[in-house]
Amino acid sequence: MKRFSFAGGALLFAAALLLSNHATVTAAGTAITGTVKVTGSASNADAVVYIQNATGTFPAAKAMTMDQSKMQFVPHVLPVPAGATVRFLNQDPTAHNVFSPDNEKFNLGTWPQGQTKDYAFTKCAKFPCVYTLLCRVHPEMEGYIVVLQNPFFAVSGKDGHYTIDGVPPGSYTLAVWHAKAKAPGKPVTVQAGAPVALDFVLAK
Ligand SMILES: [Cu+2]
Repeated sequence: MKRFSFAGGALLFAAALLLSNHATVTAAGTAITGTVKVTGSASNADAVVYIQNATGTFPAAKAMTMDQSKMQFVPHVLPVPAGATVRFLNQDPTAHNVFSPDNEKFNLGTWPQGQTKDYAFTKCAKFPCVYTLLCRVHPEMEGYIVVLQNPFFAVSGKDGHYTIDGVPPGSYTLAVWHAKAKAPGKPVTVQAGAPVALDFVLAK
C-alpha cells in the first residue's frame, strides 16, 4: 500500500513537471516574422532583426560558435545576447588569429586547426554592441558579432526572411542592424498567439 502511494506520488510529480513544462512553452511567446530587403545588394542575408529592449529575466545564453572556415568567419554575422560566450573554432589547415578593434578591444591570439578559443561578451554598456572580427594573418577576413540586450533576435537569410521566436507579449521597438545599410526601427505590439509580420527596406 505504501509502495503504491509512492508510485502515485511519483506520477503526480511527473504530471506536474509536464504541466509546468507546458506552461513554459505557452509563456514562450509569439513569433515575429518578415523580410529584409537590402537595397542595391544581391543578397538580403546577414541583417540582424532584434527587439531593442525587453524586460524580465531571460534563459541563460546557449553556447555560440563562430568558426574560421575556408578563410572566412562563419557565420559572417553572429548576434548574441549580452553575456554570451562565443567559441571560435579554427577549421582550416592554416593558423588564424582573431581580434577586434571595437569596444573594449580583444585579441585572442593565433591558433592552429582544430583548436578553439572562448571569449565572453560581458562588457557592453549599450546595445547593439558591434564587434568587427578581423584576422591579422588574413586581412581579407571579416566578420561581426552583434551583442544585444535580450535573446529576441534573428538573422535574415539570403531571401531576406527572418523569424524571431518566442517573443513575450508587450510593446517594443523592432530594430535592424546590417554592416552596410540601415533602416529605422518600427514599433511592434506582440500579443499571445497572434504572430506579427514586419518588413524592412534597408539603404546605404
Ligand atoms: Cu586568418
